[in-house]
Amino acid sequence: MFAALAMLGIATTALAHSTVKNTVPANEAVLPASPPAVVINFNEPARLVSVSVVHAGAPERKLTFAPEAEATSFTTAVPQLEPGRNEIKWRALSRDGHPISGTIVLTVQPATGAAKAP
Ligand SMILES: [Cu+2]
Repeated sequence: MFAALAMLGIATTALAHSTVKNTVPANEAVLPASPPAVVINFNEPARLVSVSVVHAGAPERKLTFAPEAEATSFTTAVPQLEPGRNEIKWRALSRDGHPISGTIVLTVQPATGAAKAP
């Protein structure tokens, strides 16, 4: 029985941590303005535990969000991000019970007067 399972690559995959399929905006995105929210899509249902924002020189800001059940997609509203490099740090519980975490780096371009013209 165990030998049979060991021979199946699928068994290994099923026991692995949940992983992030993609995020919106994507990691390393350069944005013209602060996004209203960040979406994290997992490959299988996971439980989002915490999300925080780190901007150079500023203390880490923990975001509050309604605790949700296991899901494959989480949308978290983010506060106005400062121009420059911002790190959205998230922690989640993988379906296999293990903690997983990641960072989405978002660079917000400085606002320019010209860009605001109608
Ligand atoms: Cu795991």
